Amino acid sequence: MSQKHTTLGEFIIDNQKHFQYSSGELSRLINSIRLAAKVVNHEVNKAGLVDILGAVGETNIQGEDQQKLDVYANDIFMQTLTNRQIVCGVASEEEDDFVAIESNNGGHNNKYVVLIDPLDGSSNVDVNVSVGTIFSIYHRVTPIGTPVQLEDFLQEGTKQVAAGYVVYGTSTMLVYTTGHGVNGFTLNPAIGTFYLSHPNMSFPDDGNIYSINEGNYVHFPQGVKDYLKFCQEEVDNRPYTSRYIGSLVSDFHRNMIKGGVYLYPTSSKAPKGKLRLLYECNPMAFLAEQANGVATDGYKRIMEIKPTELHQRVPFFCGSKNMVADAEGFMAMYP
Ligand code: AHM
Ligand code: MG
Repeated sequence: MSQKHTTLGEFIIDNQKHFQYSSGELSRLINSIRLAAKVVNHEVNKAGLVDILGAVGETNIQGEDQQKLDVYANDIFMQTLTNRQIVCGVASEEEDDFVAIESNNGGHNNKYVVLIDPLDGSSNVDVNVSVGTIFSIYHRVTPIGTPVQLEDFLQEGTKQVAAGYVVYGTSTMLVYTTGHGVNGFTLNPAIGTFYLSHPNMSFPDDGNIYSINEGNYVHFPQGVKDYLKFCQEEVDNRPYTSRYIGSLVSDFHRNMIKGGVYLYPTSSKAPKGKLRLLYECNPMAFLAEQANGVATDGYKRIMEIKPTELHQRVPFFCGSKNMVADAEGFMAMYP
């Protein structure tokens, strides 16, 4: 019996039908992210060899300078998006300001902007734990033909055209949405092709995993402390299981498949939370909502927050809808 294996490239073309007047620009953009992800994946996979081949900051055997992986990943995504001339601007968690991209003819004729966290959780690389890339795509709001402006990037998450992540884990996967559900593709490293392995991904309504850096417990708001006690009570299907990788993409990915909730609340140490609204929370919120999940800041929907600055931080509660609702119930007791 023969079985058809859909590649990411085929899937992107097939799904252009969702966009009635598609020019193919979004498809080309997602294709370029796919390409950059493969290059970064190759480098992440070699990270354990750094001690043998030369440390960061040294010159390697080919006479090339070794870069930190997060800097390397940033360069690869920036270069790919710039060289291919498919976006008019990029903002990266690794850069202080956004970058406006001119077309070859000197114009600014592309309609999309990309916001990217090139290597999230990069401190995990040193200990061989999975990391990720997160991306978010919007239509620019200023007129085509003019250089992009800050306001093109400071859009509410509800305006996202597409978002996704790459998880460099035991397998490398690219998971994305264009607002028509969430699909996951696994890389066959032998031939460098992503295959559709997880069609129509969906958070279960309930789950039994909670993910939070509990070491910060004393610094958490009382609502979070109460919710954690709730998670640990011996009632119904509780106590829940605690699982925290410290790599947002991986924690999210597991919770989406198994059912769970991820929390990065405010704390007395990080009064606005730690995660970035534009590079981390909005894209993950779009994916969550497209996959039957929920993402809030503990009180209100993440994607409706009006951004005021590129590197803005927000608290993040994300996952299975009934679990997020329980957590919000405890938060509501301390408005
Ligand atoms: P980063 O962007 O500096 O890598 O930080 C984001 C990461 C997330 O992937 C992860 O969930 C979180 O920070 C872990 O933070 P902590 O070590 O405070 O628990
Ligand atoms: Mg990050």
